[in-house]
Amino acid sequence: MHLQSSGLAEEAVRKLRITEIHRFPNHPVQIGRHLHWDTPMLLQEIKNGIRKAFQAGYEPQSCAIDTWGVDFGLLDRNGELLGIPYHYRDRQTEGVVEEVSALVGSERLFRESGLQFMPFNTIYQLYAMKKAASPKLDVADTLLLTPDLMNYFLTGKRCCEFSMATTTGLYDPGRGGWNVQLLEELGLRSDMFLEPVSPGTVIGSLTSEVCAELGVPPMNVVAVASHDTESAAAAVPASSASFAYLVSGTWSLLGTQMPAPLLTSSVFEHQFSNEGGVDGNYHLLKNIMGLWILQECKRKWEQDGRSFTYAELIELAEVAEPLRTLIDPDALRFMNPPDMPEEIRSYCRDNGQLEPDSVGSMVRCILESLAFRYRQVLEQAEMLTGSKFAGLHMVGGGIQNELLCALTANAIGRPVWAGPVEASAIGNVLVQLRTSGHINDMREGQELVRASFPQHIYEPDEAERRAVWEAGYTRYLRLIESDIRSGAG
Ligand code: LFR
Repeated sequence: MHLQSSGLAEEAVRKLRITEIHRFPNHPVQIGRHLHWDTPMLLQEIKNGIRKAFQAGYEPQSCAIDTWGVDFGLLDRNGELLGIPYHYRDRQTEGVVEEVSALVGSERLFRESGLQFMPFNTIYQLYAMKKAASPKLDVADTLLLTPDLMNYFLTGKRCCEFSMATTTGLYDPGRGGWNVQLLEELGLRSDMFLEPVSPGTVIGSLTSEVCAELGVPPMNVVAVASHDTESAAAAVPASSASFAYLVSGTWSLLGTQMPAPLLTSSVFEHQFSNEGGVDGNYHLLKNIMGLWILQECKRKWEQDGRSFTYAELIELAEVAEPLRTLIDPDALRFMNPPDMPEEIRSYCRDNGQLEPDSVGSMVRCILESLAFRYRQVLEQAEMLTGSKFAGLHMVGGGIQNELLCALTANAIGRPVWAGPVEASAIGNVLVQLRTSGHINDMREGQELVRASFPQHIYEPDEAERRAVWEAGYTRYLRLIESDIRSGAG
């Protein structure tokens, strides 16, 4: 989650500087049968961030929140939070995609939502709650997606921001509005949903209670592209109008910007998503499992008393045997297994491959498999949009993993332009700067990012090494195909 204040320094070339004031971890909590977010802690940490910004001597004109997609809180008619919001990896949605598809038809579901069928999309969470006869659904007055919920706690104003709305599966991008008909067919109430507002809208000011609690003056809270992926996409420092990007973090989101959603059957078949961004643009992108797989291995090793830093893990991977074992990172079994290293080993056994036999070979297997998956999705994106991309922009925290960037350049056989790391925070700030009139449009913002943050270029290996990567990719594709045929994953 990002909370940023902004400062524009007038120099010969205008540059944007960002300063990290506060960072906090965001761990889910298992309570009984369900996995939840620690929503009160997140709110408290946001407030701590605001207080620290003023204490550090800044006089922020505004603040804005962006978070992961799909999750939400429900308010009762007194404006109080009903229960603790579910985490999108909670198991309540298991099997729900199939059920909802059978009920309303999968092609129609795609055409009316533009989204790939990810079990955690809001639509499936709500349907799971309905199946469980959750009383919360009966008494809920308003549904607020996570950034909207936090904005509400800060300002007392209820608002629904457009980019988040498009992650729900209940917003119809073709018609442009909530899909009331679909909600009714699923037995869900449509009166909980607010009319979406565009990124850049001022929601309101901090409440007097929040100001008093923090000892700070009133400040505007702005709805930006509050879906973190869309904030990050808005900060990609591309110089051409058509470009491909990869937002790398817990998830890897690979896509390209489009003037309108692409709702063809080919997009449906390849399971890409159309997600709304700034200025009514859409992004055709795919969710790829991402560094979550590595994060979970690291957590398990830590639990077992073997702690490694990411730098150590990458060093071990660098000297491990290349292209020994590959996995399909998007196999559903990797969504939230209790023991990720064991899940990877069992995947390899199921596919007749050698198991990774060391920490280094495990990390290498994850990174190489991700890199090949990026190539596959990049080529699919080109086919779907009729574009040819000269290389891939990589942004987000994951680009600190230089081995991943280098492997990606080799897998795709094209350059990777990496940077900036804090893309979501920067995209968030750009929309605030536009709202306050410091920049005129997002194009200017993109140029500002290019002038302000260095990009690291990773070139693919020379011609003689290409054959190795091509053979590795062919092996990866064969693995994926046999996986699909056997129904594994
Ligand atoms: C990335 C992200 C993805 C979304 C996933 C779950 O942080 O926002 O875009 O699909 O989290 O919400």
